[in-house]
Amino acid sequence: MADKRQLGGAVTAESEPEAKRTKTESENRREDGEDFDREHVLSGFKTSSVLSDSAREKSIFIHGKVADQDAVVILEKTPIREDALAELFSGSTLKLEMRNDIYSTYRLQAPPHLNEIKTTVVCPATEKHVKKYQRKESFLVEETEEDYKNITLPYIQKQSFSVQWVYNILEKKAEAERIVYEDPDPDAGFVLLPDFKWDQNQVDDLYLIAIVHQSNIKSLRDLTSEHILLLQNIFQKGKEAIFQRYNLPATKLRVYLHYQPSYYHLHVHFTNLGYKVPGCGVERAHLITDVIQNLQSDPHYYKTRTLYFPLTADDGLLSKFKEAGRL
Ligand code: M7G
Repeated sequence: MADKRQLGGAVTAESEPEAKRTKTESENRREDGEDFDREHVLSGFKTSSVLSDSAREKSIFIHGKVADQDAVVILEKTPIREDALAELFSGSTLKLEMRNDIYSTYRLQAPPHLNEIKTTVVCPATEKHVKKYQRKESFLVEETEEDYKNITLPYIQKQSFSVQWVYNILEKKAEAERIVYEDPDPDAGFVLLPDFKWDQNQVDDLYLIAIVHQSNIKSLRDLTSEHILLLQNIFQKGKEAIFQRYNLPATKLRVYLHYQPSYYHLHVHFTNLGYKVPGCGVERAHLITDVIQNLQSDPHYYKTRTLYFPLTADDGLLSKFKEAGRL
Protein backbone atom coordinates (compact mmCIF):
# COMPACT_ATOMS: atom_id res chain seq x y z
CA MET A 1 0.00 0.00 0.00
CA ALA A 2 1.54 3.25 -1.18
CA ASP A 3 0.13 5.25 1.75
CA LYS A 4 1.70 3.02 4.37
CA ARG A 5 5.23 3.51 3.17
CA GLN A 6 7.65 5.35 5.34
CA LEU A 7 8.72 8.64 3.87
CA GLY A 8 12.31 7.56 3.21
CA GLY A 9 11.02 4.57 1.25
CA ALA A 10 8.52 6.59 -0.74
CA VAL A 11 10.80 9.19 -2.26
CA THR A 12 11.97 9.27 -5.84
CA ALA A 13 15.51 8.49 -6.88
CA GLU A 14 16.36 12.22 -7.08
CA SER A 15 15.18 13.04 -3.60
CA GLU A 16 16.35 9.87 -1.87
CA PRO A 17 19.70 11.26 -0.70
CA GLU A 18 17.87 14.06 1.07
CA ALA A 19 15.55 11.65 2.87
CA LYS A 20 18.53 9.57 3.93
CA ARG A 21 20.34 12.65 5.19
CA THR A 22 17.34 13.61 7.29
CA LYS A 23 17.26 10.19 8.90
CA THR A 24 20.99 10.16 9.60
CA GLU A 25 20.86 13.60 11.20
CA SER A 26 18.06 12.60 13.52
CA GLU A 27 19.90 9.42 14.46
CA ASN A 28 23.05 11.41 15.21
CA ARG A 29 21.11 13.75 17.40
CA ARG A 30 19.82 10.78 19.31
CA GLU A 31 23.32 9.34 19.71
CA ASP A 32 24.83 12.53 21.08
CA GLY A 33 21.88 12.94 23.44
CA GLU A 34 20.79 16.36 22.19
CA ASP A 35 17.22 15.14 21.68
CA PHE A 36 17.04 13.95 25.27
CA ASP A 37 18.13 17.10 27.00
CA ARG A 38 16.21 17.12 30.28
CA GLU A 39 16.38 20.92 30.60
CA HIS A 40 14.08 21.34 27.62
CA VAL A 41 11.36 23.94 27.17
CA LEU A 42 8.71 21.65 28.70
CA SER A 43 10.65 20.38 31.72
CA GLY A 44 9.03 23.01 33.98
CA PHE A 45 5.64 22.99 32.22
CA LYS A 46 2.72 23.43 34.64
CA THR A 47 -0.63 22.17 33.42
CA SER A 48 -3.63 24.49 34.01
CA SER A 49 -6.27 22.49 32.12
CA VAL A 50 -6.86 19.89 29.45
CA LEU A 51 -8.47 21.74 26.54
CA SER A 52 -9.49 18.57 24.73
CA ASP A 53 -8.37 15.01 24.22
CA SER A 54 -9.25 12.09 22.03
CA ALA A 55 -8.65 8.43 22.73
CA ARG A 56 -9.33 7.72 19.07
CA GLU A 57 -6.90 10.32 17.71
CA LYS A 58 -4.50 9.52 20.56
CA SER A 59 -3.93 13.19 21.25
CA ILE A 60 -4.27 15.68 24.08
CA PHE A 61 -4.33 19.50 23.99
CA ILE A 62 -3.13 21.13 27.20
CA HIS A 63 -3.15 24.71 28.46
CA GLY A 64 -0.46 25.60 30.97
CA LYS A 65 2.53 27.76 31.82
CA VAL A 66 6.13 27.71 30.69
CA ALA A 67 8.12 30.01 32.97
CA ASP A 68 5.06 32.20 33.70
CA GLN A 69 4.06 32.43 30.06
CA ASP A 70 0.80 30.95 28.82
CA ALA A 71 1.38 27.97 26.57
CA VAL A 72 -0.60 25.42 24.63
CA VAL A 73 1.01 22.00 24.23
CA ILE A 74 -0.29 19.35 21.85
CA LEU A 75 0.81 15.74 22.32
CA GLU A 76 -0.02 13.21 19.63
CA LYS A 77 1.00 9.57 19.31
CA THR A 78 2.46 9.04 15.84
CA PRO A 79 1.25 6.32 13.43
CA ILE A 80 2.97 2.92 13.46
CA ARG A 81 5.19 2.69 10.38
CA GLU A 82 5.36 -0.43 8.29
CA ASP A 83 9.14 -0.17 7.90
CA ALA A 84 9.57 -0.16 11.70
CA LEU A 85 7.63 -3.39 12.28
CA ALA A 86 10.59 -5.78 12.19
CA GLU A 87 12.46 -3.73 14.80
CA LEU A 88 9.28 -3.27 16.82
CA PHE A 89 8.74 -7.02 17.06
CA SER A 90 12.35 -8.00 17.70
CA GLY A 91 13.34 -5.10 19.96
CA SER A 92 10.33 -4.81 22.32
CA THR A 93 9.30 -6.58 25.49
CA LEU A 94 5.85 -8.15 25.72
CA LYS A 95 3.77 -8.36 28.90
CA LEU A 96 0.96 -10.86 28.76
CA GLU A 97 -2.40 -9.44 29.88
CA MET A 98 -4.66 -12.42 29.24
CA ARG A 99 -4.88 -15.60 27.23
CA ASN A 100 -8.09 -17.45 26.28
CA ASP A 101 -8.16 -20.23 23.69
CA ILE A 102 -6.64 -18.79 20.49
CA TYR A 103 -6.81 -15.17 21.83
CA SER A 104 -4.17 -13.32 23.80
CA THR A 105 -3.57 -9.65 24.58
CA TYR A 106 -0.29 -8.01 25.60
CA ARG A 107 1.23 -4.71 26.52
CA LEU A 108 4.13 -4.16 24.15
CA GLN A 109 6.92 -1.90 25.38
CA ALA A 110 8.70 -0.55 22.34
CA PRO A 111 12.22 0.90 22.17
CA PRO A 112 11.95 4.67 22.94
CA HIS A 113 12.79 5.81 19.39
CA LEU A 114 9.81 3.80 18.06
CA ASN A 115 7.50 5.23 20.67
CA GLU A 116 7.81 8.97 20.18
CA ILE A 117 5.10 11.55 20.82
CA LYS A 118 4.81 14.42 18.35
CA THR A 119 4.78 17.59 20.43
CA THR A 120 3.72 21.07 19.33
CA VAL A 121 4.26 24.07 21.60
CA VAL A 122 2.61 27.47 21.17
CA CYS A 123 4.28 29.89 23.58
CA PRO A 124 3.38 32.56 24.43
CA ALA A 125 -0.16 31.45 23.59
CA THR A 126 -2.90 34.06 23.28
CA GLU A 127 -6.43 33.62 24.60
CA LYS A 128 -7.43 32.95 20.99
CA HIS A 129 -5.03 30.00 20.78
CA VAL A 130 -6.46 28.58 24.00
CA LYS A 131 -9.99 28.90 22.61
CA LYS A 132 -8.97 27.42 19.25
CA TYR A 133 -7.92 24.15 20.84
CA GLN A 134 -10.78 23.89 23.36
CA ARG A 135 -13.46 21.33 22.56
CA LYS A 136 -16.71 23.17 21.88
CA GLU A 137 -20.01 23.17 20.12
CA SER A 138 -20.19 24.46 16.51
CA PHE A 139 -22.87 26.42 14.66
CA LEU A 140 -23.22 26.80 10.90
CA VAL A 141 -23.20 30.47 9.88
CA GLU A 142 -24.60 31.94 6.67
CA GLU A 143 -22.53 34.88 5.41
CA THR A 144 -23.90 37.02 2.57
CA GLU A 145 -21.82 39.57 0.67
CA GLU A 146 -23.26 42.26 2.97
CA ASP A 147 -22.53 40.24 6.11
CA TYR A 148 -18.92 39.93 5.03
CA LYS A 149 -18.59 43.70 4.58
CA ASN A 150 -20.53 44.67 7.71
CA ILE A 151 -19.67 41.91 10.19
CA THR A 152 -16.79 39.63 9.18
CA LEU A 153 -14.34 42.06 7.59
CA PRO A 154 -14.37 44.62 10.44
CA TYR A 155 -14.04 41.74 12.91
CA ILE A 156 -11.08 40.02 11.25
CA GLN A 157 -9.32 43.33 10.73
CA LYS A 158 -9.31 43.77 14.51
CA GLN A 159 -9.13 40.23 15.82
CA SER A 160 -7.36 37.77 13.58
CA PHE A 161 -4.29 35.76 14.53
CA SER A 162 -0.95 37.38 13.85
CA VAL A 163 0.55 36.14 10.59
CA GLN A 164 4.13 36.90 11.63
CA TRP A 165 4.95 33.18 11.27
CA VAL A 166 3.87 33.45 7.60
CA TYR A 167 6.18 36.41 6.95
CA ASN A 168 9.01 34.56 8.71
CA ILE A 169 8.55 31.69 6.24
CA LEU A 170 8.30 33.95 3.18
CA GLU A 171 11.38 35.92 4.29
CA LYS A 172 13.31 32.71 5.18
CA LYS A 173 13.61 33.76 8.82
CA ALA A 174 12.01 30.50 9.96
CA GLU A 175 11.55 26.99 8.57
CA ALA A 176 13.76 27.82 5.54
CA GLU A 177 15.30 24.34 5.60
CA ARG A 178 11.83 22.77 5.47
CA ILE A 179 10.80 24.41 2.19
CA VAL A 180 9.88 21.74 -0.36
CA TYR A 181 9.38 24.09 -3.30
CA GLU A 182 9.35 27.80 -3.99
CA ASP A 183 8.18 29.84 -6.96
CA PRO A 184 9.61 33.31 -6.15
CA ASP A 185 7.41 35.22 -8.59
CA PRO A 186 5.83 38.13 -6.63
CA ASP A 187 2.41 37.67 -8.32
CA ALA A 188 2.03 33.96 -9.04
CA GLY A 189 4.65 32.66 -6.61
CA PHE A 190 4.36 30.72 -3.35
CA VAL A 191 6.29 28.69 -0.82
CA LEU A 192 5.35 25.04 -0.29
CA LEU A 193 6.37 23.44 3.00
CA PRO A 194 5.19 20.84 5.52
CA ASP A 195 2.37 22.04 7.71
CA PHE A 196 3.39 21.95 11.33
CA LYS A 197 0.68 19.37 11.99
CA TRP A 198 2.76 16.83 10.00
CA ASP A 199 5.79 15.10 11.50
CA GLN A 200 6.96 14.04 8.00
CA ASN A 201 7.65 10.49 9.09
CA GLN A 202 5.15 8.84 6.76
CA VAL A 203 3.14 9.87 3.72
CA ASP A 204 -0.17 8.48 5.07
CA ASP A 205 -0.82 11.75 6.89
CA LEU A 206 1.03 14.02 4.44
CA TYR A 207 0.11 17.67 5.03
CA LEU A 208 1.75 20.61 3.30
CA ILE A 209 0.72 24.22 2.88
CA ALA A 210 1.40 26.60 0.02
CA ILE A 211 1.72 30.19 1.20
CA VAL A 212 1.39 32.88 -1.49
CA HIS A 213 3.96 35.65 -1.88
CA GLN A 214 1.25 38.27 -2.46
CA SER A 215 0.41 39.73 0.92
CA ASN A 216 -2.91 41.43 0.19
CA ILE A 217 -5.16 38.37 -0.23
CA LYS A 218 -6.79 37.58 3.10
CA SER A 219 -8.96 34.62 2.15
CA LEU A 220 -11.24 32.99 -0.40
CA ARG A 221 -13.49 36.10 -0.19
CA ASP A 222 -10.79 38.27 -1.79
CA LEU A 223 -10.31 35.99 -4.80
CA THR A 224 -11.41 37.16 -8.26
CA SER A 225 -10.67 35.98 -11.79
CA GLU A 226 -7.39 37.92 -11.50
CA HIS A 227 -6.15 35.19 -9.20
CA ILE A 228 -6.91 32.22 -11.46
CA LEU A 229 -3.32 32.05 -12.72
CA LEU A 230 -2.02 32.16 -9.16
CA LEU A 231 -4.30 29.28 -8.11
CA GLN A 232 -3.50 27.22 -11.21
CA ASN A 233 0.20 27.78 -10.61
CA ILE A 234 -0.04 26.64 -6.98
CA PHE A 235 -2.08 23.59 -7.94
CA GLN A 236 0.15 22.53 -10.84
CA LYS A 237 3.57 23.18 -9.30
CA GLY A 238 2.48 22.01 -5.85
CA LYS A 239 1.32 18.66 -7.25
CA GLU A 240 4.55 18.25 -9.22
CA ALA A 241 6.76 19.10 -6.23
CA ILE A 242 4.87 16.66 -3.99
CA PHE A 243 5.20 13.89 -6.56
CA GLN A 244 8.93 14.61 -6.94
CA ARG A 245 9.62 14.62 -3.23
CA TYR A 246 7.11 12.14 -1.81
CA ASN A 247 6.12 10.05 -4.84
CA LEU A 248 2.45 10.77 -4.08
CA PRO A 249 0.49 11.37 -7.32
CA ALA A 250 -2.11 14.11 -7.78
CA THR A 251 -4.91 11.50 -7.64
CA LYS A 252 -3.99 10.91 -3.99
CA LEU A 253 -4.16 14.56 -2.98
CA ARG A 254 -6.89 16.73 -1.47
CA VAL A 255 -6.00 20.34 -2.31
CA TYR A 256 -8.21 22.99 -0.74
CA LEU A 257 -8.67 26.35 0.98
CA HIS A 258 -10.40 26.93 4.29
CA TYR A 259 -13.20 29.40 4.77
CA GLN A 260 -12.98 30.79 7.40
CA PRO A 261 -9.24 30.27 7.79
CA SER A 262 -7.48 30.87 11.10
CA TYR A 263 -4.77 32.99 9.44
CA TYR A 264 -5.76 35.67 6.95
CA HIS A 265 -2.91 35.41 4.45
CA LEU A 266 -3.89 33.23 1.49
CA HIS A 267 -2.64 29.65 1.75
CA VAL A 268 -3.65 26.32 0.25
CA HIS A 269 -3.75 22.97 2.06
CA PHE A 270 -2.32 19.82 0.39
CA THR A 271 -3.28 16.66 2.31
CA ASN A 272 -3.23 12.95 1.59
CA LEU A 273 -6.68 11.97 0.30
CA GLY A 274 -6.63 8.89 2.52
CA TYR A 275 -6.14 10.98 5.64
CA LYS A 276 -9.34 12.35 7.15
CA VAL A 277 -7.77 15.44 8.64
CA PRO A 278 -9.89 17.79 10.82
CA GLY A 279 -11.09 20.71 8.70
CA CYS A 280 -11.42 18.74 5.45
CA GLY A 281 -15.23 18.52 5.64
CA VAL A 282 -17.60 20.24 3.18
CA GLU A 283 -18.51 22.92 5.72
CA ARG A 284 -15.01 24.40 5.73
CA ALA A 285 -12.87 23.04 2.86
CA HIS A 286 -13.17 24.38 -0.71
CA LEU A 287 -11.37 22.29 -3.34
CA ILE A 288 -8.94 24.46 -5.31
CA THR A 289 -10.28 22.92 -8.54
CA ASP A 290 -13.81 24.07 -7.70
CA VAL A 291 -12.53 27.51 -6.71
CA ILE A 292 -10.76 27.89 -10.07
CA GLN A 293 -13.84 26.79 -12.04
CA ASN A 294 -16.17 29.04 -10.06
CA LEU A 295 -13.93 32.04 -10.77
CA GLN A 296 -13.79 31.07 -14.45
CA SER A 297 -17.58 31.10 -14.70
CA ASP A 298 -18.03 34.23 -12.56
CA PRO A 299 -15.06 36.57 -11.90
CA HIS A 300 -16.71 37.81 -8.68
CA TYR A 301 -18.10 34.49 -7.48
CA TYR A 302 -16.48 34.62 -4.03
CA LYS A 303 -17.14 38.34 -3.53
CA THR A 304 -20.87 37.92 -4.08
CA ARG A 305 -21.85 34.39 -3.02
CA THR A 306 -23.40 33.53 0.30
CA LEU A 307 -20.84 31.31 2.02
CA TYR A 308 -21.47 28.87 4.88
CA PHE A 309 -19.00 27.88 7.56
CA PRO A 310 -18.97 26.60 11.13
CA LEU A 311 -18.07 28.77 14.10
CA THR A 312 -17.57 27.53 17.63
CA ALA A 313 -19.71 28.72 20.55
CA ASP A 314 -16.92 30.89 21.98
CA ASP A 315 -15.83 32.48 18.69
CA GLY A 316 -16.07 36.28 18.82
CA LEU A 317 -17.26 36.31 15.20
CA LEU A 318 -20.27 34.20 16.21
CA SER A 319 -21.19 36.84 18.81
CA LYS A 320 -21.00 39.51 16.08
CA PHE A 321 -23.38 37.51 13.87
CA LYS A 322 -25.72 37.12 16.86
CA GLU A 323 -25.56 40.84 17.70
CA ALA A 324 -26.44 41.64 14.07
CA GLY A 325 -29.46 39.35 14.33
CA ARG A 326 -28.04 36.98 11.74
CA LEU A 327 -28.24 33.87 13.93
P1 M7G B 1 -5.92 27.74 8.41
O1 M7G B 1 -6.89 27.27 7.40
O2 M7G B 1 -5.67 29.23 8.45
O3 M7G B 1 -6.36 27.36 9.86
O4 M7G B 1 -4.59 26.97 8.12
P2 M7G B 1 -6.44 26.02 10.69
O5 M7G B 1 -5.19 26.02 11.57
O6 M7G B 1 -7.67 26.22 11.54
O7 M7G B 1 -6.51 24.89 9.73
C1 M7G B 1 -3.35 27.35 8.60
C2 M7G B 1 -2.42 26.15 8.51
O8 M7G B 1 -1.12 26.55 8.86
C3 M7G B 1 -2.82 25.05 9.50
O9 M7G B 1 -2.91 23.81 8.82
C4 M7G B 1 -1.71 25.08 10.54
O10 M7G B 1 -1.42 23.81 11.08
C5 M7G B 1 -0.53 25.63 9.76
N1 M7G B 1 0.42 26.38 10.59
C6 M7G B 1 0.12 27.25 11.58
N2 M7G B 1 1.28 27.77 12.07
C7 M7G B 1 1.33 28.76 13.14
C8 M7G B 1 2.33 27.22 11.40
C9 M7G B 1 3.74 27.38 11.47
O11 M7G B 1 4.31 28.14 12.27
N3 M7G B 1 4.46 26.64 10.57
C10 M7G B 1 3.89 25.77 9.67
N4 M7G B 1 4.68 25.09 8.85
N5 M7G B 1 2.55 25.61 9.60
C11 M7G B 1 1.76 26.32 10.45
